[in-house]
Amino acid sequence: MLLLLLVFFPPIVSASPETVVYDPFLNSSGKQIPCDASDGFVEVKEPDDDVAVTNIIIGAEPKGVFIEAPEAYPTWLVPYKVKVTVKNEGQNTESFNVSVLLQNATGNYTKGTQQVNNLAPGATINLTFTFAVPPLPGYPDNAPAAWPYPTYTVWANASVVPGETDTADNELFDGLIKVKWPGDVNNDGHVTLPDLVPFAKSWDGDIVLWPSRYNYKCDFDMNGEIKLGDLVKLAKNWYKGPLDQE
Ligand SMILES: [Ca+2]
Ligand SMILES: [Ca+2]
Ligand SMILES: [Ca+2]
Repeated sequence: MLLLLLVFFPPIVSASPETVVYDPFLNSSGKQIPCDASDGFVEVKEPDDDVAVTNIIIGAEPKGVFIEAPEAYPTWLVPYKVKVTVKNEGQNTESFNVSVLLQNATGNYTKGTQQVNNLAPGATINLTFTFAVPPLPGYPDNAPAAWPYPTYTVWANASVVPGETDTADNELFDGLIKVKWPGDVNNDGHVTLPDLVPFAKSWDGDIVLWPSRYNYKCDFDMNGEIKLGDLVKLAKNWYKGPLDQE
């Protein structure tokens, strides 16, 4: 839609072409409004078609409670969950695909694609993607050494809709996933006393019944509670972290 048309009339007598310099036009969100400039005209247009990824949250959902969890163990009983919010920032109803990907030094890994149908102008929609915790190479034998722990950048992508010009916001990189050795609460590559201390502090913690005591980093099976099953995993890996085995 054309918002504004500026027409520049040259002086009657002009020895040389005039140059007009203008700042970008911004909308109320501070985003640049596209302009077509040609000889004597500037057309200011509102983008009609524009979808965007606006938020990403990563975690797990034991006992029906979502926990933001950028650190994960290969012993989780539940899948990873990535919640993505997308918005139709244009003026037309849009249908498009949204993908969640993990990225590390070796490449991009698509973890799921969902279709959004007929999203109204100005509307947002929340999508949930689930996938298994990425592998921890070397676990449990530490051959090859499972250190440093693999980390992945999480990002989401909304496919470009016909007529869309503002494509920079169709991608959002937000959040890291680190896959760790079970028992290594403090990420130092060892399963030793500094891990037992926070574990003892969160013992009996429960995401529903005792959330203030619950620490997801001590929930090695991610069942929403710090109980015997976690203690068994801590004991099994005691002094067997990737750097304990060197
Ligand atoms: Ca866009
Ligand atoms: Ca440790
Ligand atoms: Ca547990």
